[in-house]
Amino acid sequence: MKNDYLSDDTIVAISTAEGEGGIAVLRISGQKSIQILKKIFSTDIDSSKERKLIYGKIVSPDNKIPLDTVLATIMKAPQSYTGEDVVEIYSHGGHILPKRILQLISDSGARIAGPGEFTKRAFLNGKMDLAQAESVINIISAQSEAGLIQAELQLSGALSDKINAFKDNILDIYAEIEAQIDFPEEDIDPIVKKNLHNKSQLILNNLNLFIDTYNTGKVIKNGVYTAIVGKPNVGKSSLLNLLLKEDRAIVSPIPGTTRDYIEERVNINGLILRLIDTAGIRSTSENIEKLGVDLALSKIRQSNFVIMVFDGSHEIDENDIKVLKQLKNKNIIAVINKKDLNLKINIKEIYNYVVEEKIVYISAKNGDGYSDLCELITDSIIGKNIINESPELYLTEVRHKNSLTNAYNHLNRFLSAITLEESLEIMSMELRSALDFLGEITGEVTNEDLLGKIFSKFCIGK
Ligand SMILES: Nc1nc2c(ncn2[C@@H]2O[C@H](COP(=O)(O)OP(=O)(O)OP(=O)(O)O)[C@@H](O)[C@H]2O)c(=O)[nH]1
Ligand SMILES: [Mg+2]
Repeated sequence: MKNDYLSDDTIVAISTAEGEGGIAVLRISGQKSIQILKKIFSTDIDSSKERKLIYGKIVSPDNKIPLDTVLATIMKAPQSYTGEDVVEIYSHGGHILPKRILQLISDSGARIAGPGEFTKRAFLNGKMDLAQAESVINIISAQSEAGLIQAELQLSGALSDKINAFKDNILDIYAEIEAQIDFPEEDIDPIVKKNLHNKSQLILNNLNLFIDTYNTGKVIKNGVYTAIVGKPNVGKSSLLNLLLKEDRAIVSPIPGTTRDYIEERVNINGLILRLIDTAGIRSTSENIEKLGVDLALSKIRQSNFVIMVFDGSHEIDENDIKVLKQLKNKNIIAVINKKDLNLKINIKEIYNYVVEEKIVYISAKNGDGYSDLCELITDSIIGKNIINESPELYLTEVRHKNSLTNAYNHLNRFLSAITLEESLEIMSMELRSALDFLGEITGEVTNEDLLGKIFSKFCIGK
């Protein structure tokens, strides 16, 4: 599919975000790009050099009225983002002007681009593979430093290199099996067989390790759904406010203040938490509070991570234990709050529910213990510092994880086939399927439906 893509239509879009801004960038790609610029530009571009900024006015071809003073640049195929002739126009920003220039370009023969069309063309023209093209949207939509690092790694080709290395290793085995097919009357030499067996087992182990990185990768990309829970008045809303660094939730000394839940995003040491402050959990006959308690319990079920808050200035009571009992099999930490007061809590009483290393003392009131808390949160979710100088590669896309899992399953079937001495054709077929699934990730094996799905998630102009 790659390298043979010749589109005769020329597309245009505003590539910058809409609204008031100093500059807007309009991008045109396709065979007619330069011809269109000539129609609407006051400066003679024949004599201008490629890849230089050209100063001039955008002028309506009909009435010769100038719309704006701009800079434009020409990038001829194949040395451009899309691999086609590309023109970029840098106009003034704002709500009206860029759209008027867009209309003028469209009237002059370009089609308004759909989401991700520029990047799709870059892929189809072989400027990048599919995994790299997918990373572009992740760069734009990254919500955290950690997410951005992963997207940049993927764009640089780190994921593609890893997939290609898996492919090379499987291809070695495939070549051996194909060679055996040419001499069907002979059995596979036992030494060769053992060697193939060991090789595929090693690849399977490595595939498995890599597939497992998705658990962390999805958290890095999408954030962690985190419930703040506890009995009333322990300081849950105060803790939310501390982490958000703003007075978002109402705090009061009256137990049962929070009724509805409050959800906010926060960036903790490069990791995105979707924090939910919930109503204090206790038995109550009051109807509205009861609804809040039910909501809190359902938020516990939905969350991937739980911050359980205790009031350190009081002893643990049956209400605390009642909440703890709701948290079985959850990834939790215990926050002993109000450490600025006289501590009366005996934390040994909760060791059955939370290990000592997952307990942190803070004062949500004066911020004491804030960094310890942040460190405990990221450690408990990721297990290590994810922002460092040589970041590891994680799988962040479910599509990639599924293709890798399919490749794993076929290679595993190959391993059984070789153990059970099944036919060489079956072995060859399983290896071919494993290779095809890996090829799906980088886009060697693809189809229009898949491409449509991937690029529809993009913004227009990219
Ligand atoms: N001294 C001290 N008081 C605190 C601290 N954190 C919270 N408080 C006080 O404890 C009371 C309850 O705080 P909230 O944050 O509303 O507690 P909550 O757990 O959200 O309570 P509900 O919404 O009723 O379940 C308020 O009077 C806070 O000012 C702390 O670290 N130290
Ligand atoms: Mg509250």
